[in-house]
Parts: sequence; C-alpha cells; structure tokens
Amino acid sequence: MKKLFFISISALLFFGIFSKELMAQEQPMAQRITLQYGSHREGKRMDAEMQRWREYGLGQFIHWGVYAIPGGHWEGKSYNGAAEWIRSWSEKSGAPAGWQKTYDNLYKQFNPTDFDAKAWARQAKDMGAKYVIFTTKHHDGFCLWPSKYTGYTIKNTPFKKDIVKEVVDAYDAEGIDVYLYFSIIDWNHPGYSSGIPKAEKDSLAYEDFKQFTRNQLIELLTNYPSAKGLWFDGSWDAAWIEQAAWTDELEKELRAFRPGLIIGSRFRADEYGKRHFDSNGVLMGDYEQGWERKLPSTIEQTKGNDWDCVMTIPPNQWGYNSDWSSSYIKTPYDLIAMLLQANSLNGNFVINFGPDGKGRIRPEEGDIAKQIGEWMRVNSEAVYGVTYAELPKPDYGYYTKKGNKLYLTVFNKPVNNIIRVAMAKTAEQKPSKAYFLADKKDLKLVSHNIGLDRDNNLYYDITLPDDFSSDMPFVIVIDLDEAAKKDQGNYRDALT
Ligand code: H79
Repeated sequence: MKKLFFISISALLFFGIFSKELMAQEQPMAQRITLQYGSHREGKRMDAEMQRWREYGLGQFIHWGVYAIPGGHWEGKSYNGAAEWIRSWSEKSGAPAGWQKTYDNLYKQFNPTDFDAKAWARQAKDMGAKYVIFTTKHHDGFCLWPSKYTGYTIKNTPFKKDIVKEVVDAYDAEGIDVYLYFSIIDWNHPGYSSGIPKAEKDSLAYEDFKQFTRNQLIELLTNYPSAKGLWFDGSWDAAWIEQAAWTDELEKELRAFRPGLIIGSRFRADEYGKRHFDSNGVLMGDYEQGWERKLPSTIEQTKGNDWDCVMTIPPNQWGYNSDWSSSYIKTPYDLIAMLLQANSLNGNFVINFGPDGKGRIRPEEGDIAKQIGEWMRVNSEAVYGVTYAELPKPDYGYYTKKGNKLYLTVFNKPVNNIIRVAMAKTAEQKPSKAYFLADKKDLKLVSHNIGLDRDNNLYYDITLPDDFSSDMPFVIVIDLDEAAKKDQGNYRDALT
C-alpha cells in the first residue's frame, strides 16, 4: 500500500513537472501573488485575429530610417555595432568628430527616390511572407510617418511623403498583414531617459515623454487602421520598467481603441519589474516576443505559448549596412531550416530586410527572397497554418502538422534512401500514405515492428526513389489515418 502510494506520488510529480503549465514555470494558482499590473490573460488568445497570426508561418521585418544613409560607415570609418544603432557611436570608439550632431541632421538629406513600396510588397509576397513588421520609429526617434507631435519626421525631409502609409497601402494591397514596429526608446525626445529620472525636472520631462509616446501610438492606430498589431522594442529601460501602472493602463487603452490588436510580450513590465512573463510566470501580451535572433530547440522552451522569432540575414545588422564582406550571410537554406525549426515548435519566423538610403532592397536580399519564394511555392503547405506535431524531432529534419497530414521537411537525407518514421504503438493515428509534396508521387510505405525490446514504437519506412537527390530541403507528406491504427506489431515484446 505504502509502495503504491509512493509510486502514484512519483507519477504525479513526474507528470506535474513535465506538464505544459509547470514547464512555463507558472506558479500554481494557490501559490500566486496578487499582481495589479501582471498579465491580463490566462492561456492563449483564441479569437480570429490571433488565429490568423498563428497561421502566418513566415513574415518579413523591415528596418528603415535615417541610419540607412550612413549604412554603418561614415567618412571612411566603420561603426562596430548594428547599423541602426549608429547614432550612439561615440568619439571614444572612433566616431568622426561631432557625430551625433551630424546624425541628427542627416534627415535633411533623406530622399529615397528609388523607394517603391509596391515593389517591396510584391517581393515579400513572392517570398511567401504573410505579414510584415515595419519600423515606424527606431531608437533614434526619427518618424517615418508625419507625426504631429514632433518635427523629427519624414515630412521635414526632402522626400516629404508618408512612408508608413505607402508601406501599409502596398502590403495591404498584396494581402500581407502589417504590424507597426515602435521603439519606446527615443534619443531625439528631450524628456526621454533610459535610467529612472532622479531630479524633479527630469521626472517632469519624462511625464512629457510618456504623453508623447501615448499620443504617437494613438496617432499610428488612427492613421493606419488596417495595421493588425504593434511590435514594441526598447522596453528594457529602467525608466520604462518603473512605469508599470501607466504602461498597464496604456495597453488597455490601445486594446480598447483597436479591438483585436495584437501586442507581444515586449511592451511592459509588472510592478516587480518582470518583463515578458509576470511575477507569477504568466505571459504578458499575446505572444512571446523574446526570441530575437534565437530559436527554441524544444517545445518545453516555448512554454506552450505563441511566439515569433525575428532574424537578421547577417549576424546582427537590422538596418542597412553597406559592407557585408566580412560577415557570414545566412543562405536561403539556413533560413529555411530556421523557418521550419520555428514552425515545428508553433512559432512564426520573420526575416529582416534593411533597404538602403535610396530605398532599394539590396540585391543579396532580393536573391534570398527569390530563392525562399521558389522553395515556398512548392512547399509552403508545410509552413502555413501548421502546428507542433507532438512527436520527437526526427534527425532527418522537422515535423509540422495540419489536420490529418504530417509534414516531414527533410534536411538530412539518409544514405540508404529509407526514412524511418517512429510512432508510438498507442498513437491514435497511423501513417496510411506517404508522398512528395512537390509532385504528389506516392512513396513506398511499410510498417515494421523492428523487434527492439521494451520499445513503444512502431516504425514506418518510407523509401525514396533510387535516383532521388536534392540540394534543397524537400517535404514528404504523411497522411495519417485513424482506421489504420489496428496495424499493430507482429510480435509480442519479450516479457522479463
Ligand atoms: O531593432 C533591432 C535592434 O536594433 C533592436 N531590436 C531589434 C529588432 C535592439 N535594440 N537593442 N537590442 C536589440 C539589444 C540591445 C541590448 C542592449 Fe541592453 C541594450 C545592450 C545594452 C543595452 C538590454 C539592456 C540588454 C542588456 C541591457
């Protein structure tokens, strides 16, 4: 009896520890502390807008602003950081004399005569992107829309025209959902502070900055009503973190202003300064926004949440950098592998583009977009609207799943051309048919109990044609069929 008790307690502990809720390191209800400014929601958002977000699979990020003019370099000197951060280049670290003043006047030359929003949108569509995140304002504070709350905007450049509007209209026309990137850092606003303001005059100035930020956000949602969400950045500032009550109120205001609005976890902190996840471990916002240039490798790491991964093509350059020569540039193959890794774990993958000061998307990025698009035209069924397949990751590549179809995107083709799919003997559904997504040609599918002792799996061998080869990943569709579940192993396992 005692032993039975012990076993059931161990089982409870085991399943408890590995259940999704506790993997999130969420506190059990009973142990939670009361939070005034914690998460507004328990569990995933299930409305139509969020379901649409969940099905995107692939997105495009665009970083564009005044920083595209220097492109990481000025007067023969190179900034040793991300090109969109170049305003923060200090003379101590090699910046040309008077650099910040120079930068703050660059907008007077911003005249991207080659900018063609429709061409960008077409290119994004051809790549297979379902959404775009566009920088309306990066840390430098330069606004790509004619904000009425500051003079540091596109309106006061030689270009004059509202770039955000052109982008929104062009992407809307291609059926690509638009998300507005907005950094709460603003190096141009006199009241902005990254640290907590100490002197009274600084606190008062910060109050102005808060009002300004709120006004700009309402302005963006007013001017671009088709935008589906806001992608926030910069919210790690101590000054911002301290504003838990105010940011909580602002989030409520934005959501009331635009029902269905999607906001990630990088917007605000709770009253204990916890970001992304509140002090009870509950996700704040609609999806986890912490996967910047990194990817989870297990479903446990995603804590069962929605999430996006935003990725640069060079190592860490978001804005245009004119010199890619000494950097590793991710290949379409690399990016497709990351895309599938993200999709296989319920995430969206977003590839960044940094147009130059004239508004051109560089040819290298154009080629990458084109090649990804060619792959997507054949294989996007394995990317859009798919979910985690609830199977261990196979060495061959990644599983994604939609309805009764299991997709195996193969990156590592076995030398014997036989792909062995393992599934639990107790699985509800069994493979009934396998074929290439590319040409729908049936592949030989045979099930085996291969006779491993104490093995809970059955194995399904899918044979690729002898002459098959591919230098890009390819997708095998495996139809799952409930009727086939009677197909059990041929031999009983040995009893020991
Ligand atoms: O827009 C791109 C980057 O410019 C922006 N996010 C992407 C989408 C970005 N800004 N900063 N970072 C990414 C990372 C910066 C981290 C640091 Fe810090 C800020 C290092 C020091 C200050 C936050 C605070 C992390 C460590 C301390």
